[in-house]
Amino acid sequence: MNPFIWQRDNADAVVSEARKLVTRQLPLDARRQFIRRGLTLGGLALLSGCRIDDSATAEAALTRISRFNDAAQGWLFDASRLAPTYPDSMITRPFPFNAFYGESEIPRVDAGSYRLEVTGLVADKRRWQLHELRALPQHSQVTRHICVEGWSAIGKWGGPRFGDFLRAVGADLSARYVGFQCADNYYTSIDMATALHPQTLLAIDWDGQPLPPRYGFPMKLRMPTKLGYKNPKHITAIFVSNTYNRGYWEDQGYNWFGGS
Ligand SMILES: Nc1nc2c(c(=O)[nH]1)N[C@H]1C(S)=C(S)[C@@H](COP(=O)(O)O)O[C@H]1N2
Ligand SMILES: [Mo]
Repeated sequence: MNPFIWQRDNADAVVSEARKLVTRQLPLDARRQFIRRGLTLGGLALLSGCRIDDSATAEAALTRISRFNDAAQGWLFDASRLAPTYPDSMITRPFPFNAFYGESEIPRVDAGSYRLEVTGLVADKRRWQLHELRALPQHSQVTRHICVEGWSAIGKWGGPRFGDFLRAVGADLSARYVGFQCADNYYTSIDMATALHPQTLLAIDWDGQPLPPRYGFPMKLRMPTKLGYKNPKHITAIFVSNTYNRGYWEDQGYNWFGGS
């Protein structure tokens, strides 16, 4: 790894590079195609410190850069920095739907029988019902959702702070990761600093109403500091751990940190 990018006065360069890589993240297949066509980035060798003379070393360099991004973004991420908020008048209507499947396959979760599983490094592993999430202090915010597929939209989400929830279950707040399983088999994981960010909500409301199925009923994690794919919808299980766990899109080559 080229050590110059770790110097603090190069932080801007690191950020813009990380941003470029995040927005240009390509699924693994597309990256392979890119490499096969011989379009290796001049800067790739420089950034990764690898000599790139065939597709295997290029692939290794990309993996290395993706790991570097996780480290650099984690290092640059300031847990007290807030994402921009917007007035209600700027809410995008209609708000887009997106998932790895079409609208006809949106999972239908039954509110009455819904139980949220909480496992791993937590003192209290009892399952949560929806109304118990409503009993925690509620917060509402209007923020921008950014999808790597090239669109963004402003929405209003409400619910308890994820940090309050983690404290309520006696989570080990020094653990490194929090992972999520969803009713549609989607999964992802985040760093603890982002889990405790004041704008990270367990969203149960959308635009002042219970979260509609298309946007993740009964509950989604809303993080305005992260890209769309890091925000899991239809969450059924949460686990706190020190074991690195990736995610549905991350396993296909998207950057794990996924800051926005
Ligand atoms: N459970 C689940 N969560 C998910 C996804 C999904 O397919 N399943 N897609 C992700 C992606 S890529 C995006 S952009 C957002 C879309 O959220 P929206 O439907 O509220 O616009 O959900 C994210 N969370
Ligand atoms: Mo997305």
